[in-house]
Amino acid sequence: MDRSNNRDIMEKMRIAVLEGEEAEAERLARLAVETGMDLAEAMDEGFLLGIRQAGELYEAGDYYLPELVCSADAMKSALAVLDPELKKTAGGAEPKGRIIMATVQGDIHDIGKTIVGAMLTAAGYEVHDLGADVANESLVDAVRSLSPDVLGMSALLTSTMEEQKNVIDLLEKEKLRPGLKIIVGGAPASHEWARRISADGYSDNALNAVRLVRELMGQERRI
Ligand code: B12
Repeated sequence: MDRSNNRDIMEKMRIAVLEGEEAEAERLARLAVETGMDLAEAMDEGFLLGIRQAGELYEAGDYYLPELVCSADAMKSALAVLDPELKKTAGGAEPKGRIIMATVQGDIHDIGKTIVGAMLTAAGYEVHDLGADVANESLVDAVRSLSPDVLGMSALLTSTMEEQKNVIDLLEKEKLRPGLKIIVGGAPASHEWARRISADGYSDNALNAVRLVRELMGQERRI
């Protein structure tokens, strides 16, 4: 399949998510798999553009919550197809490290976190995605039992970003912080916020999140 054909498909992906067409988004995700498209690119330059634009329309007051929910559902139906495929491409080789991903307590936004997890899986990491609205104590328990190299926490609300700090404080209290790299993300987070709460890094998108993890683990190679 040639580049211009792929461009057409990615444009359809953007529109399917923007217009909240769940079945169409799923169909296009399957098409991407069947035709051997670069799935990271399909995500980044297709579906992701759609959810970003839906978010912008919502913030401008042109989309209401039900429309946003439809866009989010369409995005998730595409992710449900792409995520296992990305896992397959990473399969076989020794994992480059173990990562826990979660959206913090009180926060149900899980699209960004899932995309970051999927990209890290595709880059060869063993990702344990604990889901959204994960209680602080459950996160600490997971760190204790899985001993990950990296913990990634997503928060999309100004009211829940504080939980990123609370989890770090809890990990310190439980003496689980040494040796663990902690990365944070989500709309209200920033480099400054990461520094303030003693996280090891911040990224505002999934591709840079992979670079960040590589850097923190001393594996600088580009994807
Ligand atoms: C889609 C969406 C929803 C969907 C969520 C569906 C789902 N399953 O996730 C629905 C409709 C359910 C929803 C609900 C709500 N939402 Co909402 N939502 C959004 C919206 C428009 C887009 C979020 C999104 O998915 N973006 C696309 C993804 C791909 O981007 P992302 O999440 O930023 O992730 C990228 C990066 O941030 C980064 N990243 C993300 N996580 C991580 C983690 C790590 C470790 C790293 C390194 C990087 C990283 O990489 C990702 C990929 O590139 C945002 C607007 C915005 N500006 O973010 C509002 C927004 C976050 N929501 C908002 C609000 C207020 C709510 C509600 C409270 C609304 C309500 N009145 O009920 C509820 C929340 C309930 C709750 N307790 O959580 C506000 C938050 C305001 C604030 N400052 O606190 C926002 C900013 C909209 C606004 N301007 O008002 N929402």
